[in-house]
Amino acid sequence: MKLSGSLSAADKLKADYELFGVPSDRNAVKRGARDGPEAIRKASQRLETLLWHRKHEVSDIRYYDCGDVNIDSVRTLELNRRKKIFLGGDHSISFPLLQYLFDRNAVEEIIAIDAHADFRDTYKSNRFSNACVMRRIAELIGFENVTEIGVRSSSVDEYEFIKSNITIYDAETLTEKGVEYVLEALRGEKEKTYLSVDIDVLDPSIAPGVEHPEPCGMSLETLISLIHGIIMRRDVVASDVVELNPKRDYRNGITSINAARVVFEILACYCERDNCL
Ligand SMILES: [Mn+2]
Repeated sequence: MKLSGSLSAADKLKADYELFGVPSDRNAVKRGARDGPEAIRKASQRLETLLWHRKHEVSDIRYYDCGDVNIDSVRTLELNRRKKIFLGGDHSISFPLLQYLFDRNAVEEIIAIDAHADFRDTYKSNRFSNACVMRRIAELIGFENVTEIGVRSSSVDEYEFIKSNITIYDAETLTEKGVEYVLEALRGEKEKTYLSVDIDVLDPSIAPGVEHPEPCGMSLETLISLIHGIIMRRDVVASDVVELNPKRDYRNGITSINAARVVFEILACYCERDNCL
């Protein structure tokens, strides 16, 4: 199954954008996120492809769902002009993906929208745990190139470490000052951005199907506004949507539906930015 609206294999060379599933949960504590890509594809079939608020028909965008890539084979991906979206998978997939793009000068910074800091040095004896992913990325690309938005959970050690080392607009700042404040503050000279969306940044009432639900999360409207503002202001060349765990979702699959909607929004924002139609 492909994401709804994907070009057919015969037309894939016409694509402006590419999607890949990365079905891995080996660096999570609870299994299930490996089924995330397939759940997002299935949920996409349940959504209208007309994004009502933008009057934008997603299936008019030329994108191709390339299927799944093994987490150990990301280096075999072809680097081309096409902006990419990766469907997780637990959050640890962001590190090898970013490493691959960074080593080829394809990415300069990361903006992560996440409930969690993910800045532990090690977690349950695993330095590549999903709880450590942003630290590994920061060590690779430089702490000054890391921005986290929507954070509302970390250990004391993580908090002390990140508050002086990376740029953070936490959940409280967002609530008090609003999306526009954060987007204006983001303005800068950075080019070639990787945008990582951990679906657990949403409130657990609308995204229960995650490994670590955190109370007092953001609305889907706020997340969509952030994604739109970031893609309009930065040159986002790759994005991921991670941490959907269908095993922990409600039976009506609301977390999968919201994750699929986020993927549609990223595609629509890429297209609006590039004037692709
Ligand atoms: Mn998270």
